[in-house]
Formats: sequence, C-alpha cells, structure tokens
Amino acid sequence: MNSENAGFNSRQVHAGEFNDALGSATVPIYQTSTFKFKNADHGAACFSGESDGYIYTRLGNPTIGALEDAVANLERGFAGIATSSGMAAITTVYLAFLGAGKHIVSHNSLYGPARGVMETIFSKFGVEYSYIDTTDLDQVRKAIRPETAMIYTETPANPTMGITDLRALAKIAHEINVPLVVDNTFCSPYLQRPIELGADVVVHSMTKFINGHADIVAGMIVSANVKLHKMLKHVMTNMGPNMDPHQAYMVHRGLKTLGLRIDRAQESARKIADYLENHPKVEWVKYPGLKSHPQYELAKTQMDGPGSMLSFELKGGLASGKRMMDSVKLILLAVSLGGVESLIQHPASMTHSKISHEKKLAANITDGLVRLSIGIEDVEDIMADLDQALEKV
Ligand code: LCS
Repeated sequence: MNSENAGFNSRQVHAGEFNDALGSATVPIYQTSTFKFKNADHGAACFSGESDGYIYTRLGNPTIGALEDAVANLERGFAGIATSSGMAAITTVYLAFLGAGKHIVSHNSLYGPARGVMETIFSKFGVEYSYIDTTDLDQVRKAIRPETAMIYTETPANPTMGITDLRALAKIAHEINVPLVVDNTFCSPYLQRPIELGADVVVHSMTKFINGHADIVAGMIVSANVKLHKMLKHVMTNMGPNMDPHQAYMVHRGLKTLGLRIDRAQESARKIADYLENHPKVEWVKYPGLKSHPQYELAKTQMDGPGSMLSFELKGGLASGKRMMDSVKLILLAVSLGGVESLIQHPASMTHSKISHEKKLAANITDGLVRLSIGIEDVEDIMADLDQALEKV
C-alpha cells in the first residue's frame, strides 16, 4: 500500500504492517525479551548501530515497532515510541525536555495526574511549572520565563472540554524555541493531528480511543522530527517505560477500527449533547459540536469533528450529579473513556480528586461537573438510560 497517499481508514488498517516469512496477514506477537545474534560481529554491529537488527525488547521489538509506525503514520509524525501507559508517555516527555531550573507552561485543565506528577514528583527535582488556561493565549505569553523549556496542553481538555488554538500556541512556542507538546487523547488522529497544526510532540493515552475496548492500558509518543525522537528514545530505552509485545498486538487490533468507532460514537454524542442542552434539569453542556461551546468556531478549524466526549452540569450541583450517576443502568459508572461502552464519571471526586479544590475551581472543574464518554451502543438505548436517570434527579 502507498501509505502516504491512502485515506485514513486504509492507513489505520495497513500502516505499520510488514511481511514475515510465513505471509501472516496480521503482525505476529514476538513475545520475546531478547533476540539471538548470528555471531559476535553481528551482535557488535547491532549495538553500534551499523546493523538495524533487534537486540532486546526494551530497546525495540517488531510487534511494538509495527504499532509505533502505524500511529506515527496516522499522526503524520516522524516516528512513534510506544509506552506502558499514557502516564508513562507523559512522564517520558517531561524527563526528556525538563530538568532542574527548567520551567513548563501547561494547561490548568489536564488529566489530573499529568499535573499531579509535576507538582508532587518533578518539583522534587527542581522543575518549575505554571498551570494557566492555554485557551487564553495572553495567559500563555505572561507565564513564559527565560527558563521555560516546554509548552504543554490538552485539547479538548479533560474534563472541561476547553479548546486551545494549536496553530497559535505552536507559534508562541517556536518564537521562544521550545517544543509544543499536545495530548491528543480526546480526539485521536482521526479527528485532530496536532503535528500538522505545528506541534512538535503528540502524546496519547492509547488506553482510550486508539485501543478502544477498555481492556488495555497503553501510551504513545509521536515526534515531528528525528532530533526530538532521539531525545525521547534515549529516555525511553534507559528508563524502561516500554510497552510489552502482547499489549502492542492488542492495541494494534483496536486501532484498525478507530475511524468506524469514532464516527458511530460521535453521531450519537451530537444527539445526546442536543438532548442534554435542552433538558430542564441541565444547567449547561460543554461539547465542541454545540454552538454554545465558547470555542465552537475554533474547533471547526482544527478538528475534523467534535468527538464523543462531553461534560455537563446539572441544576442542583453535585448532589444531583451523584443521584444521576447512581441511577444509570446501561452506562457504566467508571473512569477512563474512549471505549465501545458509554461511561459516566465525576471528575472532582474521581479523576481530578488529587488536585486542590481552589485549583480545580480556577480551572473551571466545578463540583457539579459530570463527564460522559459516549460509546457505540444504540443511541436510543443510551438516551433512554440518561432519561430515566435524569428523572430520578
Ligand atoms: N491523558 C489523558 C487526556 C487522559 O485522559 C489520561 C487518562 C491519560 C493521559 C493517562 O493515561 P493512562 O496512563 O491512564 O493510559 N485518563 C483517565 C480518565 O479520564 N479517567 O481514567 C483515566
């Protein structure tokens, strides 16, 4: 397949594939920790880089490599690095570009631990941080210091669904010569490709849309160029947050239906967002496909669709939200997102519970905010479940 020119759905099925001796239709699971050298000279050549043979699975493995090539292709990046989890991808990026005395400018609405590790662990090693609202570019410019070494954001952000202008943020990062790192978990490359918009590095929790079946935890880093890739690969191979071959096989299997799953879930999410926005018990809904979303126009310029994540607040705040979450029957009350099953959760007490109340409020993560991840069930059934749960509020 000419993978560069083929459409997204063709590439999600075929990118990364290679021919093995038996003509396997899918990439086999090379469940091995190490690889035999032909002789001592071959072993030395593999280590020196003269030969590109495999050495040891922490350093590289064909099953993992196929997935890395596939996701890098879909993201239109230079190369991918698969990791054991999304947090492993994020911390590998922090380790590669930050250090004592360096400073990160980052979004205040992020997956909780992406901020938490900075405040409680990286700070111990002298890394400094500013958590501001990256949807407001003035706040970004004001937060920049001479020591700033990275700008980091998530868009749409978890859980507020705020949209950051990636083209403009990349421009700011490049003016001060630092990388822009974007967590693209909520969109996946099917809906948004940050590298095409100017970002330097993309991270993913592939636990979510890319794998899509709520049965694997996994992460990925995609770099725009060889220099960044080498810096990240150095951290990954030495610190060992690598993926396992079986995990790579599972994620790659899920990846092949990414576009189909998102199309289906997104179609339902549009209807559900409309339904919730018009429901008398709902205070507000944040969904990039609704005209009421503050960055509705911006979303259309950088996303290929509004996706299937939304957050909303019920009248009556947290007490009402709890009542609703306790009443759903089809929708699972569980954290995570982006799978075939619809999920509901409460960020303030769950995914973002480790962040102080004041910091959450500053980031618009209110106590009454409820997050929904729409799956691929029949929309009538999801809607009927929401309807009966809302009746109990
Ligand atoms: N980035 C985003 C945007 C996420 O939502 C998550 C996990 C991560 C990174 C971390 O990835 P992991 O290590 O879990 O693969 N988000 C979760 C959530 O919202 N609920 O449970 C996990």
